[in-house]
Amino acid sequence: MQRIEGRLQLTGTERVAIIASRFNHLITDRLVEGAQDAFLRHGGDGERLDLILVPGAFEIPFALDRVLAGGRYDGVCCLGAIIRGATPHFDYVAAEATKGIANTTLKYAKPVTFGLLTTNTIEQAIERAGTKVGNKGFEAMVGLIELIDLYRSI
Ligand code: INI
Repeated sequence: MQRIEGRLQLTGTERVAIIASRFNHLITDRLVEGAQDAFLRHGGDGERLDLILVPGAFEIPFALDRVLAGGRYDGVCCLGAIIRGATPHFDYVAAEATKGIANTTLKYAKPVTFGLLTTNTIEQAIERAGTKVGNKGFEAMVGLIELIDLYRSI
């Protein structure tokens, strides 16, 4: 059996985009920091990392489509924070962002990772943005690095 998997190592030549939403930016700024940290610590060249900001998680799929259609990047890391409020708004935004990112990713042969928090409370979001439960932005970028390398061999 041939085992094929991606290495957690960039060559320094890859162009990567982060698409992050500004809504709940106290949280998403921390996710961006985590993703940037992961990119640099795995051999990425900071000059080849772009940050694209959109108003909210709902807009991430539309920006993702444009970015992938442009063909400039080897991979895209999507970051956002959807936090439940008193109304059903959360469910609509979370569903559309998730579905939109998945559907858009399927249209292009490029790796994309999903670093969107969907939490019931602000505390749960803080825990996942660089405190108790780690940094999901860092994790999403590590996943992207693995996929970029994997896609070279499959
Ligand atoms: N956008 C988020 O990124 N997170 C949220 O928690 C959120 N909530 O709950 O309202 C949210 N809403 C804004 C939405 O993404 C759009 O930007 C807005 O509806 C304009 O299209």
